[in-house]
Amino acid sequence: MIIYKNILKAIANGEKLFAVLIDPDKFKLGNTKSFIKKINTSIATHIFVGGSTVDEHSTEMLVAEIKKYTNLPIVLFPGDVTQITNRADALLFLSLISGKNPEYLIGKHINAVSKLRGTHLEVIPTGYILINSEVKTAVSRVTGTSAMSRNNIQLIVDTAKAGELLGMKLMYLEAGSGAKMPLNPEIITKVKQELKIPLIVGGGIRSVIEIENAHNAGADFVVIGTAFEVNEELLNHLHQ
Ligand code: 1GP
Repeated sequence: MIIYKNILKAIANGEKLFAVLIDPDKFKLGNTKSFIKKINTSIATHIFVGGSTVDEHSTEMLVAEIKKYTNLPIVLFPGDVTQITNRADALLFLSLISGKNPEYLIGKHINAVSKLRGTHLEVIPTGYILINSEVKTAVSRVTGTSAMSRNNIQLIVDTAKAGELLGMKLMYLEAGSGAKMPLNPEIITKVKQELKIPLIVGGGIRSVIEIENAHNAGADFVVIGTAFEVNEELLNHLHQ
């Protein structure tokens, strides 16, 4: 569990973590070198790779290409079993605990086992909580689950805590890819107060200020995907 241990160590040292999420479905392979070079000089500590609807081999090809240009850990954030590839360093083994669809609580995980057997991927059990935005997100659509209401903060806190008590090693609060509004700081703070495990926050974060807001509210790890798809130049404002 090297990657996970390094996450814990960084947090214990007071560091804030930041991941750039690359969706193989939306990213042009030919753009990898220049994009990864920018990531290397940014505050990014990890590269996440994954998406809700991805062709079978595109994740593997993309991860192999990214590896050529960076030493940052590449962590799979898969929407489906087909996105699991041994070429990455770690896998967020996501359980969608905000929903009640058994396929995304245990079903897909069983299907993943034959693929994981014999790989060197570091598997990190991760609770995944989808919190609603104005639009129905891809995660909601694909998983057939409803997101949790932003207004019922206690239920979100209790859900996160239940995930921790079940043994999950990371907790991911998700506003949905491309959400109009990032999660409000109050949700992040209250969840963080309850948890001992690291907290990841993503969805709808588009600026340096919004990254800082999430970190200051208690997120150990902030994730951005869509904002870089729309405007790669944002990375230039995230220098180390
Ligand atoms: C999506 O949390 C991630 O699963 C990142 O969201 O694409 O809105 O940055 P964005």
